[in-house]
Amino acid sequence: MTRSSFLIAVSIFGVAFALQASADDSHMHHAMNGARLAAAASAAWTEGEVRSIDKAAGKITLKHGAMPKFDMPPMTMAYRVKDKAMLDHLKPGDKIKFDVDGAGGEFTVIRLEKEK
Ligand SMILES: [Cu+2]
Repeated sequence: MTRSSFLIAVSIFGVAFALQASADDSHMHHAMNGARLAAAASAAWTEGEVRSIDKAAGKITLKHGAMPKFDMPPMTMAYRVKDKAMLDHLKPGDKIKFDVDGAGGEFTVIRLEKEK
């Protein structure tokens, strides 16, 4: 194991620990696939339904379908949003499609569209 791969492994473990400490077990698969985060830069829409919105924190909880680019099965989880204004005009129950970026080890919704 090279020094850099060791550091990557350590940081992935750190993400796993942070997710485990702050969320439920359903998030563990994200951490286990942490090595793929940096590589997954291309746009890919995922279907989701808004469960709750925290504008102050810039977070949205989504029940979403499978997200192949992160090997993420269907689940409900909270995401950070890139821009809090993305949460305007959204309410629980809304159907959306959204795209997530995993740069920096944090899942962030970088774009979303309301389904008609
Ligand atoms: Cu998820």
